[in-house]
Amino acid sequence: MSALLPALADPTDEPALRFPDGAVTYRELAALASDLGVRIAGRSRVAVWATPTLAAATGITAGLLAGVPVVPVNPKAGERELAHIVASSAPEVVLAAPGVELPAALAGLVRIDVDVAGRVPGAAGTTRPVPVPEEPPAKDPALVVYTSGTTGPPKGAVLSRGAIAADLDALADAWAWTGADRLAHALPIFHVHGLVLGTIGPLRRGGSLHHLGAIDGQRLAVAVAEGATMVFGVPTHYHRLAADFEADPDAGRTVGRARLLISGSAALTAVDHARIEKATGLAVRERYGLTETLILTAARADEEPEVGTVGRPLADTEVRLAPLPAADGEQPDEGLGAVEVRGPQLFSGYLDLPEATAAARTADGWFRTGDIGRWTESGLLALVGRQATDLIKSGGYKIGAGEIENALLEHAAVAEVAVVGVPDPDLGERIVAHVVPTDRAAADDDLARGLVDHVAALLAPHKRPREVRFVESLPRNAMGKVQKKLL
Ligand code: MLC
Ligand code: AMP
Repeated sequence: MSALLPALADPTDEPALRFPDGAVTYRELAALASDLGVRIAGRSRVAVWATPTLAAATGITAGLLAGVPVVPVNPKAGERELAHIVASSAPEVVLAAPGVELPAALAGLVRIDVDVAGRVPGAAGTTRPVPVPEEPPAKDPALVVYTSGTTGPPKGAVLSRGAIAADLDALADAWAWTGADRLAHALPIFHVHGLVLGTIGPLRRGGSLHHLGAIDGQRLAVAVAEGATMVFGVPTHYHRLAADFEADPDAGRTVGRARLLISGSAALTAVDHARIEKATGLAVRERYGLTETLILTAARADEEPEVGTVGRPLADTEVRLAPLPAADGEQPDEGLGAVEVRGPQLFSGYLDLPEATAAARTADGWFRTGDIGRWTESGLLALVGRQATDLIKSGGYKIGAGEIENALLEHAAVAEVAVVGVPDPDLGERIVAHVVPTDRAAADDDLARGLVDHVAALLAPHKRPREVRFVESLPRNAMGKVQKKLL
């Protein structure tokens, strides 16, 4: 592997990053990140308070430059989740913007402020030599990204420098993604989508990122008018954009001047595909991946995308469909299979969890995605569902039902609970908690709100139930197991 971020080794005055709190050129970013890199060099791991800001993106870049694995932290993580991530990843340092008040869970770490206010010590235009350390080996960890499973707290997926480089280069091939591209999005930068693809992606190509902070039709139209060529988003973003463009057709037409609209992290409905294409003239391209595998397949820029598919396997990526076990005595439909994958972009393992890491792979070394798919006649992958009903995808976030159930069971008013995802036009799936209350008389709207806030504070607001349904009892089978399909 060549350097992970070659454009920072020989920086120019071209734009690199633009966030609501500021913008930097490659020369400015190289100076800022290498100054910071020198201060964190040799540390075991560094946590970054990953708000969608230039400060956070600079902190992440510094970790990558210095070869110190970065743990991006969701700034809205609740106390329970944050304590788990800190205990599990044991960072020595936390990087945050000056003045940001950090929660108690991070108080024990050495704090280094990422001050981008003056942008750069040497100011733009200087040719100050950048003391970038020697490029670490490709197998070295670059990121530890926490992701939910069906049970238990989130696991830290360790992503190597080589995996990230291989995936981004394969995507560059699929999308003809070059240093001339300007990417616009409003994704969180503590997950693979907004971080690996959305932030490290443009930096690896030598192009630029315009992070919008939040997305709406007008804001995106301005970004495209200013030169954005590519847009990344989760289906919820495109669903909301479709409504914005219907209310303001000029915004849709302006966004149509972009080169590529890309959707991922969950399925985009055929209806929203059609609405966006009608408003912009552009067909949205989907790509598919997981935190553990990075991106596996994508609709290519040089091919008309087929709605309902997630494109072709990327270069050097192998995808196979394994036979599905018969569920409840029913034979699975012909042509459907469990998606299993191999490739250079796969993670190195879950941090300190060798058993979970081994369980994620088949005996012959393929990673089990947990997704169910089929091949189309033209050799494209279509996803039709997931094997585990206890994993919910809401707004593009993966959320384990068990984690929410455990949090709710800690509330004194909850006797029993079953959490499910139900179809939602905006979020894809919305989290619904079926609660058997300890006191039937106390089960009212106030209690429901209290339970929602309880989950938001303990875990994260995106894990909060959007609906609480009080029930007399939960449907169970003869073994006493809750039958979620009946809910
Ligand atoms: C609401 N809020 C609360 C609350 N109720 N906070 C505390 N307590 C409560 N009870 C807050 C929310 O945090 C949010 O804050 C604000 O109120 C508005 O909430 P919302 O309107 O409901 O936001 P929401 O609709 O949930 O957001 C939709 C979204 C978001 C699309 C913006 O879901 C999102 O960013 N999704 C991206 C997920 C992603 O990147 N996934 C990639 C995973 S990697 P505020 O301040 O935030 O507005 C992966 C691999 C791959 O999957 O293939 O990519
Ligand atoms: P995460 O663990 O958050 O990285 O989520 C990974 C999961 O997101 C995959 O296993 C898929 O179920 C889902 N996913 C990602 N991209 C797509 C897509 N384009 N269409 C459907 N599902 C997707």
